[in-house]
Amino acid sequence: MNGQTASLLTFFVLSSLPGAMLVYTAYSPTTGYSFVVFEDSVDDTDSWFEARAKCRVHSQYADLAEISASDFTIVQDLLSNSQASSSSYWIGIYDHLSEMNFKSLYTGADITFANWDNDRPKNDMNKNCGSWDTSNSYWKDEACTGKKRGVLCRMLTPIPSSNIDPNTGCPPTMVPFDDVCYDFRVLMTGNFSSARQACETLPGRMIIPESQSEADFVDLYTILTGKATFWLGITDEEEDNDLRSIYGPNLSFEKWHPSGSGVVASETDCAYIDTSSGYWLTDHCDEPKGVMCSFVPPLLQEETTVAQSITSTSETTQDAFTIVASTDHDVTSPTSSEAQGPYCKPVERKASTVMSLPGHTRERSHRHAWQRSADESLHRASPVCEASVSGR
Ligand SMILES: [Ca+2]
Ligand SMILES: [Ca+2]
Repeated sequence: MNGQTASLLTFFVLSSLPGAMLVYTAYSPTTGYSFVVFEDSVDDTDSWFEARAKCRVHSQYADLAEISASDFTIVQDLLSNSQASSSSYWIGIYDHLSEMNFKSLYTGADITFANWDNDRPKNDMNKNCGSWDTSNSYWKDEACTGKKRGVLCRMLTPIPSSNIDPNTGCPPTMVPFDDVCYDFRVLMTGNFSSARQACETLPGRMIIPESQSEADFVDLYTILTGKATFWLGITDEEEDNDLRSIYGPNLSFEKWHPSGSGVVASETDCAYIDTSSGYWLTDHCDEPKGVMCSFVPPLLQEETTVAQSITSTSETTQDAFTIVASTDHDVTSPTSSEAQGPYCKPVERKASTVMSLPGHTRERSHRHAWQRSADESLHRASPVCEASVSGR
């Protein structure tokens, strides 16, 4: 054990968990992540999906570890110096969505660092989950269930606000889609009311896909949870056979099972997604099913529908601005013709869904963003970058 690494290792008893579980952590000052393993083989699991859930029990922002080049030695030392003695550990990389294309659980992007064993990864659709072999620190792609392995988690404690992705506004462990963050509460299986409570505590809401592309996104990512069914925020508890959103507005998109059977029945009042078919069905509200929530990114909550302007004066620190306007408003490009072009560059224009809290009202809007050029000579030529919003 080298002295520098030893000082980063901490060992403590997490007495709030059953059996006073021993937990070993190592902190990486470079990346700000803590890596966590559990005592010996007490928490070994034969399911990569259950391993994800075990990480979430430790911290709601923990998940199976993704290991960068700068954290590699820290993890290696944690595994060799702690009393965690499993020969193999589940890690947070997978190729379920695209064979041989291992991705990060945190960003959905391709991993940028790997330490594969010689003949790995294999081109094998039955081996889609990453593992770390403690005998040589090599990684292997393995079947996601069937053999017990230790659980290697990664987390941020505390979560610094700067870690929220500036492009998506999503906190760690949430996945962005159409300006909303999805949180797959992979540890949770619950009845309809406990699912609703879990989501609204975030604060977020139960999911109700509003388009085919959103439904496809949900289908894709549920693969990573190992669960077959997820509750939707839809019920006919108030009036039988009248399935409605629990958040008020009529459903703008529906994907009920075409057979009709199992959709509208007097005894089943709560809707869910069957991930094997992608269709929606209903079941008894007390049945246990997976919990998935959507969450409004903090950045979007702070945006306003009021036009702003930025100038090139030396006092100005703002170098970009965004306008979100509801679909019945027009947003004009920077009003000065000089301002368009290299000085005031449009960087984004897209339709988005904005959900305001509390009350969970949701509206379609369009989002526009401009960025001021870093070239100061352009600032002098075109002093103002501004846009305007007008009602229709
Ligand atoms: Ca594979
Ligand atoms: Ca019913």
